[in-house]
Amino acid sequence: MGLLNDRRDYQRQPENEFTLQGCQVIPSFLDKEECDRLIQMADCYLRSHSYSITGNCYLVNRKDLKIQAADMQVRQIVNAQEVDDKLSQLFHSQVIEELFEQSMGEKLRLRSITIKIDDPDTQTKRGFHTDGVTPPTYKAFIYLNDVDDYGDGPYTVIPGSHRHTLRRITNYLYSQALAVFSRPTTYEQKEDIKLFYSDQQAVPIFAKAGTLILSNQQLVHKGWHNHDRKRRYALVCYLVSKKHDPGYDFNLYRYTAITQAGLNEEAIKV
Ligand SMILES: O=C(O)CCC(=O)C(=O)O
Ligand SMILES: [Fe+2]
Repeated sequence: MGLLNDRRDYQRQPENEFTLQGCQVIPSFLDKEECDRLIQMADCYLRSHSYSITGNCYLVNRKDLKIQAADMQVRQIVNAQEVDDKLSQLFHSQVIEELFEQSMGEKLRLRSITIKIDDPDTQTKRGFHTDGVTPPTYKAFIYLNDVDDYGDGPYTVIPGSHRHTLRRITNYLYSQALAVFSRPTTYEQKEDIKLFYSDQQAVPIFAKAGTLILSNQQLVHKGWHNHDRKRRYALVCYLVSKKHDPGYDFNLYRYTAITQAGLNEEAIKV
């Protein structure tokens, strides 16, 4: 089973903050001016419907994804490195991959830089989950505005939980059983973590604009559910370990958005 292989891989890694906790916070990765510029850029592309921006860059409005009942206030500009020179430089610079590699001793590939826009939501936020079951994937979150309060919707993690193999397997079996007895409500149900973890153990990551968070997505995590204060802008960079690299273009939700919502191939200029 993949989760047991992942456990063996974790045991071989050097021991440091990132490999033991599953995440690491690096302040002041971007300066405030650059964060503000990216927010302005994102605002230019925001629409209330999913659409193709240009090439492989597109906006997904989660509301359009009929297969998903969670995160209805989330919009995401996917492959934003294709429409911005500075993001393109960051994408090709290897800087983010190297930060992970220094801790893990393993080569990763950056697949996409996205800009995620989370409007306040106290109703439909997805609960604790992992991104996929196995193999692990990785994300780098960069807050573009200050996240000072629960109401700002902090990224929230259970430190060290990527190494809780038994608890992960039990959750997986539980979700499988639930899916047998009830029609799955979302296609991601198997990644939902319903057992063993609560908000008491969770660590919300409060940090200033420009902070980078390196994260192993086998960590049990969520965006804080009581996001009731202000819109949150973040860069979310998607990475995969080279040994598990599927190799194809990054097209998160693209085809779902096309078929389910009728992705509008309108091209716009900023
Ligand atoms: O945006 C967040 O704080 C977390 C969202 C999430 O679950 C993810 O990006 O994997
Ligand atoms: Fe997630």
